Amino acid sequence: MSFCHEQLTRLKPLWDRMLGHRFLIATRDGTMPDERFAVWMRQDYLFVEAAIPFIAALLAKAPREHWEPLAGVVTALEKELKLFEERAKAVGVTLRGALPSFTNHAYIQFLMATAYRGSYAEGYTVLYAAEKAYHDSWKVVQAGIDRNSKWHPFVENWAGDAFAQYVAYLEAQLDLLAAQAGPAERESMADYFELATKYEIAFWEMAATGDGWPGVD
Ligand code: MP5
Repeated sequence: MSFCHEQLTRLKPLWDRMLGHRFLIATRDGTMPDERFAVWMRQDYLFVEAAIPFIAALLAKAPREHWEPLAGVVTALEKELKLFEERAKAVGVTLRGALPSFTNHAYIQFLMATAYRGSYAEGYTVLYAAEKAYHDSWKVVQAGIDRNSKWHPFVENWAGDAFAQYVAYLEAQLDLLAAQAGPAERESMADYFELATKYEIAFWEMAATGDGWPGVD
């Protein structure tokens, strides 16, 4: 069994918990309050921004043949930031000025620490897990959301065919990296996969509750 398939099978209970999260279900069903969706927008905007230096740090450890694809990821992230800005303007959400919540801050630190301290394969594992999580999560939303919803452009971005192809590419590359890794590194990659999945669940939970920092607000 390929590495990704093995991890997605092993982590299915967690993955299912993520895909059943009330934030996704309410967004799909059109019952998500605008103010809560705006929490997710502000926080994810910061996350996507932080993903650019994460990719750059990964690129420094990447094999030559991954340079161009990773540079393409940076370009795609810049486009994504513009999508957030366009939607925010269209619906009257203020994106700027927000600070990362506790959960977002922790996830961003995890990304950077993994890219700097982990091996390339470990960093790539986190990249794949995060992208696959978003693709699958937004597929849940796509399955029922009104096509005229003001949030539909986000669905198109992450649930669409282009993103599906990108995730399939990452999956094939991660399987190759895992096949080249020794047993200890593969085990560590599995741990990173699980941690990234837990961060994804925590992120939806943070968006659903609107939590900032424990004990502070
Ligand atoms: C992604 C994201 C997808 N935007 N936010 C979280 C919390 N996880 C994953 O990554 P990208 O870089 O927007 O494609």
